[in-house]
Parts: sequence; structure tokens; C-alpha cells
Amino acid sequence: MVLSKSIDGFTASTPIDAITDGRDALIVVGMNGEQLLPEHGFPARLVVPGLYGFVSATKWVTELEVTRFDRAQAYWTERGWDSHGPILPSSRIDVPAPLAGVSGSPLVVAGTAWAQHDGIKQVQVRLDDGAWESADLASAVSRDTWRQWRHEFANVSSGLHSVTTRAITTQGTVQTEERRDSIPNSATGHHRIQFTVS
Ligand SMILES: Nc1nc2c(c(=O)[nH]1)N[C@H]1C(S)=C(S)[C@@H](COP(=O)(O)O)O[C@H]1N2
Ligand SMILES: [Mo]
Repeated sequence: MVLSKSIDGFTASTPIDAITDGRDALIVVGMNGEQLLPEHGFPARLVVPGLYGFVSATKWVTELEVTRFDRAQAYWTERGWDSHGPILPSSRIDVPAPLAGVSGSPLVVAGTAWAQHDGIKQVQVRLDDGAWESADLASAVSRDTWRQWRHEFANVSSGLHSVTTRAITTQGTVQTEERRDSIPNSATGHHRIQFTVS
């Protein structure tokens, strides 16, 4: 792995594979045509698609050391978090807002989903405990970028309802419904919100 080190004492352990397998693993000095902002790591930081920031995104980077997972630990690994930190596939509901009052004819649901470095194949949504339905996907910028999705339910009765979403990757992996806390490698479970149809 590569242990990257920072001026603030932060370190990250990044698997060599993730840096050398051809994905866009970067030492970043600028963003949107401008130099990196101080809070985002000026003068240079790492960005590695497919890994959480705590094992890959060292800001104000000063040193890269090629070593092994059994010889060195990163800052958050020493504090109980995963040493490898691959990003788990996930889908999020952005509209409606939790507990919002909305129209039911149609009910419009939309959000974002991600599955770096495989890519999103499908996003599914369900109303209350109904069947999973397939959402429309915006075009994919790359396998690593977030994917917007949208779905309509035609005639939803007035009252309290919920929607739930899950992501499916190009490898056929379905986002697990098993609920888990953030530590050591991201919370899991499906995003579900409740709202009122008028
Ligand atoms: N030097 C340094 N780099 C760091 C961190 C830090 O605390 N110090 N936090 C990491 C974590 S956990 C994340 S999620 C990202 C956040 O990057 P951003 O502030 O540009 O969004 O930076 C990573 N790089
Ligand atoms: Mo983070």
C-alpha cells in the first residue's frame, strides 16, 4: 500500500491496486480551472476513485511511502476504522424532503446513487412495502461519478407514505438492506423517507 502523509499529522493507507489499475487516481493541484483551495488541500492532495476519503484523500500531502498493511497503520485505522475503505454502493433520496407535503398525481421521487468503481446499472424505488420499480437514470459521466435518478408513481392516495431506494451495480451487486453503523467502513441499509400526500 501507499501511506500518504500530511502536514497536519493525518495519514492514509491506499491499496497499491487502486493506484495502479488504471482508474483516475490523482495528485490534485487544481479544480474547475483554479488552484486547489486551502481547505481542500492546497498545494496538493490525493483523490482515488472508489475509496473513502479517510484511506485515500490526503490533503496538504507531504510524503508518499510504499509499505505494507502489516507494517504501518493509517490515522483512522488506529482509531478503529477499516484499513482499506472501499466505497459501498448506495442510493439516496433527495426529493421529496423527509416529512414534506407533496402531490400524489404523480408522486415524483428523485435522488443520487453511486457505485465507484463499478458503476450503477440500476436504481430501484418502492412505495411503502410495494414492489421494487426501476428508476430512470441520467447519463453516466463515468463509472466513478454519482448518477442522478428519477421515478414517478402515478396515483398515490392522500396520507402518510414512505419510499425506499436501493442501488444495483454493473456487477449485479444489490445494495444490502442490512443496517449497520458507520464505523468501521460506512453505514449500510436502504435509504427510506416518509412524507405526506395531500
Ligand atoms: N490532511 C488531511 N487530509 C484529509 C483529512 C484530514 O483530516 N487531514 N480528512 C480526510 C477525509 S476523512 C475526507 S472525507 C476528505 C475530505 O475532503 P474535502 O474536505 O476536500 O471534502 O479529506 C481527507 N483528507
Ligand atoms: Mo471522511
